[in-house]
Amino acid sequence: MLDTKYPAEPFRIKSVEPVKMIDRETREKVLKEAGYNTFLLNSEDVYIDLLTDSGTNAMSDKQWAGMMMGDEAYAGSRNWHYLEATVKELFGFKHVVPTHQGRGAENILSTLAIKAGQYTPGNMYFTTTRYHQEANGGIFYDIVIDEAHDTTAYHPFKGNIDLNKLKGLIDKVGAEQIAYVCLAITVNLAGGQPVSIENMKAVRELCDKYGIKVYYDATRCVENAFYIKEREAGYSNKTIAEIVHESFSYADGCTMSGKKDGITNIGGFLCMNDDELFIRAKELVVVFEGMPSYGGMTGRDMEALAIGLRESVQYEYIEHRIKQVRYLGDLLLDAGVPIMEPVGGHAVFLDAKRFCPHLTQDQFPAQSLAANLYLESGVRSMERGIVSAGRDVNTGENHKPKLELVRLTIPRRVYTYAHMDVVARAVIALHKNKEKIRGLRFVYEPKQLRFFTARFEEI
Ligand code: PM9
Repeated sequence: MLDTKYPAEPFRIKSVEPVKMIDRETREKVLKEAGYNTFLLNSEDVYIDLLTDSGTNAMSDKQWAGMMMGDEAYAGSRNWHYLEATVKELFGFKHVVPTHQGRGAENILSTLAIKAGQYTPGNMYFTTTRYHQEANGGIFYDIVIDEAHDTTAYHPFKGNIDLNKLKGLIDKVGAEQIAYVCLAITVNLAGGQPVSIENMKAVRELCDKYGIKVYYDATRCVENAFYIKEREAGYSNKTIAEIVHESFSYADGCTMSGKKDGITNIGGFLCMNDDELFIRAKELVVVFEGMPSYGGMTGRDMEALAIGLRESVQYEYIEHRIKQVRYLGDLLLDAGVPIMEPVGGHAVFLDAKRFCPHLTQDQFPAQSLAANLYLESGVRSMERGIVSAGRDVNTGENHKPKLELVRLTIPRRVYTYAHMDVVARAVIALHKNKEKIRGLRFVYEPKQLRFFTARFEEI
């Protein structure tokens, strides 16, 4: 009988990349050299790499075959036409502008759609998204439901927008002071939590009433669609492609990082229905990215992305993807390790506040937990707490997010259930010795997106 709780990998492996574990002494040395920042470790020093699911995916035989069909003409590449047609078919928007990755699309949208001093309400922030909004004078305002900030609260769609919070902001500042609503499907920093169709519809209705645009962060829209099929009444018989398409019917456009649900290593795009915005976006894309027929991607990248997007909406693929992540979460929950519940789409998030109750948030518990997990096991993860949240652009004070998390992010089609077992054992062992985890302090703090390159020392 087929196992549907934890289905087997729906693929055979025909190309492999060896991984190896370096000894503890060497891990200690390289971790110190990396300033206790897992972003600064060399890949070769990592055993199982759960830093991110961004650009770390394994491509299929068809995608690799597609790479050989790259048309590297400077303009008008046939791969662009195929990508554009694929995105229009799957997402349903009128216009597509290619970019090298998601933040390229965020840069163009924020530059064109935000006037200084306007608000950009969103269902929790994402680091690069908020950076571009603020760099263009936007003011981020959190409108995600309260449950999203609580790792123990159950909600089937924990990424939903709280309509009262959105309405409250409109009443307070006026609709003209809102550049657009940014709706992320799924919400990365809340643990990959999904948004329901019911919520998307309600946001659309409210925004229509006030003439406010709604742009989606589509980065993990296929994972979001799986949750809708699994959890939302009336959607169990719809295909993933139908749900993705319907999701975007409630948006004016979207930014997309192709490096996640596009199952590629690079790429992205910006979509919109507005003709005027499209013309202006094409004018800007040549400044930042490249011709409107490649936007920073090679022809072969565009072909791989088009094929990857089509593969991503196949049910067997996305079912395994979501349930493999859930498998790791279940192992940790069974052992009493505190994690964000329910487990979301792309990662299992450790709750560092509950994991390390002996540390204050100023001592960067999630940063230190990620460093110690690497030290003990060679598993690389990522801080998603006070360090990632950065400082308030006006006061210079640290943002203090309620969520202080470590993300164990699962790349697509790369690791097996056996790897998840190894990771779970490592986390459980560390949890038993959690008192050993010491706080950290900055020795170097970059001004922008500090988490990428900051350096720390132990207190
Ligand atoms: N996400 C991630 O690891 C890579 C950069 S931060 C370490 O989760 C969302 C929801 C993302 C995202 C990237 C981007 C930016 C936008 N929205 O990385 O520029 O998760 O393609 O996309 C990362 P790019």
